[in-house]
Amino acid sequence: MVNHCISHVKDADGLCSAALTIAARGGTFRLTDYDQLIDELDGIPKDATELVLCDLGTDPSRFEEFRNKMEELTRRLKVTYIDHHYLSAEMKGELERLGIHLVHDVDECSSMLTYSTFNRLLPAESSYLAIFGAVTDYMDSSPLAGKMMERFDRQFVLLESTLLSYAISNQAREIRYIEMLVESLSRMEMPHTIEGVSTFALRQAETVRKLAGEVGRKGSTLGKLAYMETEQSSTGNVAKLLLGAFNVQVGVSYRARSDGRVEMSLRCTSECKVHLGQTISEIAGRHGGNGGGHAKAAGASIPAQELLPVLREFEARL
Ligand SMILES: [Mn+2]
Repeated sequence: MVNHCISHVKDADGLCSAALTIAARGGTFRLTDYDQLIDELDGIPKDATELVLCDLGTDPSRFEEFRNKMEELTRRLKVTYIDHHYLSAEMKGELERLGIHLVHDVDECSSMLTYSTFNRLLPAESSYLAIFGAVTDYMDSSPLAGKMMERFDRQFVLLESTLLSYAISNQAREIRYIEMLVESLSRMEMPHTIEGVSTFALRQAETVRKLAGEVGRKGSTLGKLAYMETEQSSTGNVAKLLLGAFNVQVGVSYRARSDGRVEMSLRCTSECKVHLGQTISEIAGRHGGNGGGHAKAAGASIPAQELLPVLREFEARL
C-alpha cells in the first residue's frame, strides 16, 4: 500500500493527525484548508493506493461535490476518512456506502481518532500527539482524552501543546515550516525540541498580549456579538479575545482576502446555545459564501459586502 494523507493545515489537531498517519502508514502528505479540499483531492499522487483524510469537515453546501469526488477516488484508492466535524446520519451513510472507512465522532478531536485508528502501528509515545490535538481543540475532557490525560504530567502536556499551537499560529504563512513540523512530529520529536518552535511560540505570546489590548479598542459590538477586522492569520485567537474584551456570547474576527471575500472565525462561550458551525454554514450559504465547523468554534468565507448582513442575521439567532 502507498499511502497519501490530506489533513487540516490550520491547527495542532490537523498537524498531529497528519503526523500520526505518516508514523503509522508512511507515504506522502499535504496540508490544506476546508475551502481547498476538493481541489486537493484532484492532486493525489498517481501511485497512491491508500488515502487518509483527517480533520477536514465538508461544507454541507458542497457535500454533493465532495461525495462525487469520493466516489471516483474509491474506485482506485482505499479511503479512510477520520473527522470530528458535524456530519448528518444521511451524509455518513452515503460515504459508507462508497466503501469509505469512516471514523467519525464529534466528541473527540481528530488526532485522538487517528491515534485510535492506527494504535497498533504506532509507538507508545505517539499518544502525546493525540493529546496535543485534544488540548488545542478544547477537547481534552472528552472520554478518550480525559482518560489519557490522567496518565500524563499535565503541565508537560499543556506546555508542549501550547508551544506547538503558538508556533503554528506564528508561522501560518510559512507552509514549508508547517510541513517540517509534521515531519518532526511523525518522528515523535516533542515540540520543545523542534527547531524554531520555542522562538516562534514566544513571539506569538507577545502577539497575543498586544492583541488582547488591541481588540478592546478596535472591536465593535452588535447585541450579544462582538466583531473585529484583523490582519492576523490566526483569526480564531482574535475571536476568542473578543469574548473577554466585550463580555459577549460570540466573538467574530475576519480578514479581507484579495479575491473580494472575507474569511471569518467564530468562537463562543457556554452561554451561547446555538451550534456555531451549523448556524454559520446555513447563513453563509444563503449569502453566497460557505462555512462550517464545531459547536463552539467555526469559520466561514463570504463576499465582503455580505459581512454585516451575515452578522446581523447571526445575532438574531442568539
Ligand atoms: Mn480538529
